[in-house]
Amino acid sequence: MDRRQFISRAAVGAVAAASVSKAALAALPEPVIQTSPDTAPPLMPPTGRPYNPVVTLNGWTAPWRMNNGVKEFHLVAEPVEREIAPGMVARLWGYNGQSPGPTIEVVEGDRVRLFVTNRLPEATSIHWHGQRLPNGMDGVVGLNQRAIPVGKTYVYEFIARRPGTFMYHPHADEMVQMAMGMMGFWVTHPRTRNPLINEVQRDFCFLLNAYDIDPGSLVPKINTMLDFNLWTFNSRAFPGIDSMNVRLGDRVRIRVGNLTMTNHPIHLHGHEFEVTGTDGGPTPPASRWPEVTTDIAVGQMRQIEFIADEEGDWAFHCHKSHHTMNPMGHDVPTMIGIDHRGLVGRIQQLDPEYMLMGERGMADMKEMPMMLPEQTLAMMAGFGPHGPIGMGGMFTTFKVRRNQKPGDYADPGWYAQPPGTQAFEWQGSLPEPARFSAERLNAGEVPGLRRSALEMQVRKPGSGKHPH
Ligand SMILES: [Cu+2]
Repeated sequence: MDRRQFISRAAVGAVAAASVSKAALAALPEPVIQTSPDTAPPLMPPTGRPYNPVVTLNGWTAPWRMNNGVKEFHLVAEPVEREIAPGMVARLWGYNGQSPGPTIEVVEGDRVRLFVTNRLPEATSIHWHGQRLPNGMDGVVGLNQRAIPVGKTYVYEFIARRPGTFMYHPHADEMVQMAMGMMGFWVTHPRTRNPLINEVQRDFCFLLNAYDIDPGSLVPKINTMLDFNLWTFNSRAFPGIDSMNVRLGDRVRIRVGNLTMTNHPIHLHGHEFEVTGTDGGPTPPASRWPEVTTDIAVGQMRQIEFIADEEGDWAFHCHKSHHTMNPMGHDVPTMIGIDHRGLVGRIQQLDPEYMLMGERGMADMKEMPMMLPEQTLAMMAGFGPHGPIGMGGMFTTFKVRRNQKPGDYADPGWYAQPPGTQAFEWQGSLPEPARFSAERLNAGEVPGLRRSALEMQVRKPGSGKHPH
């Protein structure tokens, strides 16, 4: 189903919901299944209390029906196929056709009824992370309820008491089910003006997740504890992550939840932001300070806010540099500074496919037309208007445009930098700096000097010919 079909079907569903019979309302709402990993446009609430909807990055919002004043959703836990980025599809578990599942959007004070049908091969449950609710609705299997058996449907019902940023995920066989991609976002909008909650023109949300999928394979390795190879926003890796597109001067909110097994320092270029809320609720203004990076620990959620007042294409990414990479071996020896000359030909006599790489750093990987196994992403993919970006994983762009229409989320393309505002090559003369040079050392132009002595010289540039 493409976006247009999705919207028209959601609209049809809303019309139908207004006129269905008592008998139909006694049945389950029909689950809506999403097959596209694209970012769906915001779902304007067709029924229920009004609110300003969020946009889920590479995701969508679950349609609902009103049943005697209760907002009813139907989630189906099931195996799904999720395109991580063009060129790689993973077999995950999720909800209603995708991983993560659809975002649930409700309004403070709404009575919410969620039907959860289990089409997984094992029992599951859903925990509604951060919600105030009756103990029996909290979803911890064994503690709060029996697990939902395969093929069965359970009903959760509670009032969304607190406005804010939440998520949902299983609390049954957690290690497996979250490693397989089962999670979703939840936003409770404020019912009336709240002094701690700003009105914003753009409101984005997504979850941080991670997978360990061997090159060429389809299913995540569920027993991996820390060394994942796919770092994703909403189960998408750059260049598969859509850009966040806003109008110059918009107040922007970005809500992020972390369901990986490590922390992620999320970093925005070109602007400062404040953390205006967590899964515990809006933060008091006196506790806010400007940041350009906020660390989001495991199981935490943060909402950041700022005015998008600098035009351009700005990077937005996790600051752990290994998290802006796609699959790579982490046990490859470091080759920087190793002199391979004369060696490659000899090794190639034994192994014709041997390649020299890494002796000048890894940036060559960006352009290397290497044969990759099917179902594998390039380690550093993604092209920009000025060449390869050399990033994968948890990286995307935040695009600020003067002429972006209010409410228009379409990608405006690459930013045209005004003449004279880009870094440029120095064309004047360049005096030879009097300092240590690896090239000179390797070329034997520094006779009689031991490496250790040279290192001393580098650390103490003032000590000249008398290193010690
Ligand atoms: Cu990270």
